[in-house]
Amino acid sequence: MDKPVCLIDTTSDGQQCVQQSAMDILQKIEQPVVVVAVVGLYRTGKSYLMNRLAGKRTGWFALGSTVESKTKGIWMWCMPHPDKKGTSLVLLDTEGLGDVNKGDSKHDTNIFCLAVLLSSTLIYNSRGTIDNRAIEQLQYVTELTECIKVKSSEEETDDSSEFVKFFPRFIWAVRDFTLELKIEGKDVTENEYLEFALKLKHGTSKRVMEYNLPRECIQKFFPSRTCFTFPFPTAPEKLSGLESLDRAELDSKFLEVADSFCKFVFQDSQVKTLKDGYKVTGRVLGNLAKMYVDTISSGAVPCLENAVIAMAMIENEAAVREGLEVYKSGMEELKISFPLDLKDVSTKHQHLSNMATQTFMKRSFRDNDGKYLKSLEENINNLFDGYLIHNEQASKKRCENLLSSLCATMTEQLEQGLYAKPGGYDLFCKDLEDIVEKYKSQTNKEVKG
Ligand SMILES: Nc1nc2c(ncn2[C@@H]2O[C@H](COP(=O)(O)OP(=O)(O)O)[C@@H](O)[C@H]2O)c(=O)[nH]1
Ligand SMILES: [Mg+2]
Repeated sequence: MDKPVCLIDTTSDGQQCVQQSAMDILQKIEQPVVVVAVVGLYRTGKSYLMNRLAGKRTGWFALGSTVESKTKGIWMWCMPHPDKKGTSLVLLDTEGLGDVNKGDSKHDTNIFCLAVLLSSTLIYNSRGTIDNRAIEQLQYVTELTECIKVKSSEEETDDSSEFVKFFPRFIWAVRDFTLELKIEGKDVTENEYLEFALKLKHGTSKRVMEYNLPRECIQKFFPSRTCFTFPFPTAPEKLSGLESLDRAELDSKFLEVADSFCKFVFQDSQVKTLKDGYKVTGRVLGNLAKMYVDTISSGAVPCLENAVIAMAMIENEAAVREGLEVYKSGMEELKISFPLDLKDVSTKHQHLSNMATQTFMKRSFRDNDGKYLKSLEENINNLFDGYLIHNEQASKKRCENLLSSLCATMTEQLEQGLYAKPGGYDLFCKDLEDIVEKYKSQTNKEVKG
């Protein structure tokens, strides 16, 4: 995949839909995926940052050089992971939140939730400093408990502690950061700076509660947090052509932060897992996106427990199909040489059944009660019965052909009345015996051969 494609589009009536072309790409990715998504206000350099992660100097995730936001919906770019062998890296660039032209906060919440649901690392991108306004702009975190459910049961439970187990790691990228990293005169790290900004206030007044709520949510939902502060990337007059600038034209401190940011994202980001630890492949990620988007479009709340069940069903059904395919293709090859000795057919059947089970096991997950494995076995047994009938029919046909060819001379002689002449009976018995002998030796030879 040499350029990004739209994964989730927004239709004119504000609904989200998964693009089939992106699904087709994901369907082909059998490897586990590390999914890195970026969210934040529009026109804060998100797409530019994702291009840096993709290792492209010229922007492939389209950048906006006017006040109008360029990225719509969620765009995806899949590539081999630069550090982790055997895994793929999926970058998700999202439409900016808070675009005044849209003025639709429900839509923004959906995009934010989808990024949380689909990623294993979530980057929140903002400009300036982590002040109260920046935290308030991350108001979507306060809606997460209403927008995502852990369990499907109706009862009202606080699942927030459960969220943590499968929510993405969180990185706050502060762009155009000009302050000194100092708190009360002391030098602090970027992470200490973030933690300081997230500190809660004491008190129970409405104002204090409002101040604390987003901070509490960030702390609760994203216990693994990291902060990067980027200086201005270059001189102001060069900013609009940023993506075409050489490294030499970029601020060296900016490059240093950008490089260590990329290194951290590659090393720290984990393979996306489902609620029970199942590693998500590209194929499953596509199904997951489709399922979450369909759920949201129907007005329901995406549920992680249901997602695991739905993914298990899709994967297990496919695992049964794959297993059967292995068995069937092997048996079809054998069928060409039917009729064969029953023992040989059974041995091959046993060998292919084992191969089919192994193929099934590789793909299936959460087949706790063995329902799908049983279905595979039943299907194989039915097919085996069919092959046995085929073998029997082939054998019968061969015997009939043999008999009719062996009997041809006898029939002729019978018609000529040869056996009705004196001594004819003895001749008849001898010819018959000959036929039986020949038949026996021929069929034995064939079975052995
Ligand atoms: N000041 C500043 N501008 C940036 C930075 N990164 C990208 N830009 C520019 O900001 C504009 C919008 O960038 P874009 O990546 O499309 O923002 P997005 O809407 O958040 O995806 C483009 O002209 C970029 O060249 C940055 O770190 N600081
Ligand atoms: Mg963008």
